[in-house]
Amino acid sequence: MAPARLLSEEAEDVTDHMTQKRRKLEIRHKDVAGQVHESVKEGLVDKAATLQQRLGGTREDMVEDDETNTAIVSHPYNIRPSGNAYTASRDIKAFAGSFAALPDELILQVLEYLEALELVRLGSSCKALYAFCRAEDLWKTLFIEYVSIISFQCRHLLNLCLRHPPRTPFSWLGSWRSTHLALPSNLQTTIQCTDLYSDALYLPFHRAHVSLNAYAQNIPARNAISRLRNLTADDFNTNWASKPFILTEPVQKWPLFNQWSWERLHDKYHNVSFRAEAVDWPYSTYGTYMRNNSDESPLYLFDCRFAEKMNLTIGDSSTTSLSDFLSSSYTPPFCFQPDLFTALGTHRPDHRWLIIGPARSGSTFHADPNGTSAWNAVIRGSKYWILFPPTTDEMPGLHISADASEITAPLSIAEYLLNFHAAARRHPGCIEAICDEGEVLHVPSGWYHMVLNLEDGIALTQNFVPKAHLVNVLEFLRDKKDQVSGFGRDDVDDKCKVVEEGGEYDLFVSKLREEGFSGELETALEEMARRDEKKGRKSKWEVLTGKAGGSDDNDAGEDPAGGFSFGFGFADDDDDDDDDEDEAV
Ligand SMILES: O=C(O)CCC(=O)C(=O)O
Repeated sequence: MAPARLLSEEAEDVTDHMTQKRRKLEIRHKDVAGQVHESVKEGLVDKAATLQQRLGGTREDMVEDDETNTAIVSHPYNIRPSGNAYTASRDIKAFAGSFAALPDELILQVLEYLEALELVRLGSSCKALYAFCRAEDLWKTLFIEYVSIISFQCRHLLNLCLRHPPRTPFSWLGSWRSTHLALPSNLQTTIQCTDLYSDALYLPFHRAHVSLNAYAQNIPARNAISRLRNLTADDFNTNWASKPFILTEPVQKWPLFNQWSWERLHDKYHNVSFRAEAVDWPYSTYGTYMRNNSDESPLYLFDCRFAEKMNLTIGDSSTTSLSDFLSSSYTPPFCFQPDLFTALGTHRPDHRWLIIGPARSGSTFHADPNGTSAWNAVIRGSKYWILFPPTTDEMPGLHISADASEITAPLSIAEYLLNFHAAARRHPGCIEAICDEGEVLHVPSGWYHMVLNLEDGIALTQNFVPKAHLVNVLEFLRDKKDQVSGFGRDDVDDKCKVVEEGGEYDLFVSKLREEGFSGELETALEEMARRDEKKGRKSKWEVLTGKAGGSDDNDAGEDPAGGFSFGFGFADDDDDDDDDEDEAV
């Protein structure tokens, strides 16, 4: 009893104090007000957590919280959330000279202009700047820009200007700063910056350490994804192509599923370089990074050339021979046949990826490119998925463009879960699942999804075009040309050729015909015409001839008596002009 009473009394005192202080503050800007409120809340939680620890509760008890996962993890430099400044008698930011006058976020932005050596020097001037100059994002940007984006030749030139270039080849040393500076652990310092209160420094650390797995628990029955053992291609195409689901059987039969262990991958591929976001790292370096990093959004290995690099053979699921199946490393699940993007042959955009990442890594909200569907097979680990149907608008914490084709998710996965998970879970259409080792999840065309690795994980994924969604892909290629991606890959000449020849839409249509998919194509074109009609869209022919399509029959200048009248079909606007002309005549 005593600890609980103490805790609540202390919290009440602090709350009163906070309320008085907040009343005194003149906060003009709504956002700032919101941030201060959050900080005050953080400060209270911090205080409560310290008390709880003093009273014997373990940190794990608190971190394994539910939806309100606000438990506090102690920062190694003892930086605390900004809210704590309201009750503090001292704030060491005051000793940071001119920097003391700037908001924390602005200090970090200014520091982005500094080089490694300048950051090291400025960070030696006082404890507050020590903490600011160690923000890991600054060092990650420095390192990645230097090592990855700049070519070897440029690097040589740059070394002449930079006084402290990072060493290459490098070893991952536990943080971006240590790695950039090649600092062995005996030269790394951890100075206590007690009395520094900063959300900008504290929150990224908090989000990198607070437990996220709790968000994957207690999935409400109404949100649960269907789990099936397997499906036939007919069943998939007739009944399931527009629904997310998990298959529990096919992946377990892949030879690769039984062969791939972390040790084996390391033994066979430690020297092989894989793409992880903006960098290409040897597998062994990525493995060291995976096991020892504190990033809020860990670097995610996402490589589309893995099959060539690892010498894998991928079975052809359009032929169902057992010997082919057994001699291949894996064969895409048979139910996802036919995959109509195969018609594109060498013009097909990158479509299969090896995905490796530590717990807490994953994919922020997006829909897959070009209107494609996808399957995602978990070889090791497990993944938490949240999905929304393409018809959803106004999803919590996300912005979708007016034509529903682009989604803006400026938040990290941790930020999203901490702030929006409860609202997302309640939102109509939301569905969720944990896809376990040996299972494969289907993401239908256009579905928005976010994925969190609950453990260190290995997965394989592939984008494909089933019959049922051919119309979506054709529409995407025709109507969202500026968003079409992956065609021509890195080959600029190839890309130019495709565009010269009428663009991706015409290319796909002609390839479908050439490869014997005319039946599927005609069905999809008919559906597209129906959709166009519903939207009141006119085909090129209708525009040129003035023959109307859709609901606005008389808009296009069609002669009401049925005769031909040539015009450019500037539908609605023309009405007025026509009237004017009539009057003039
Ligand atoms: O992180 C993952 O495994 C999901 C990948 C994904 O969403 C995608 O490839 O579109």
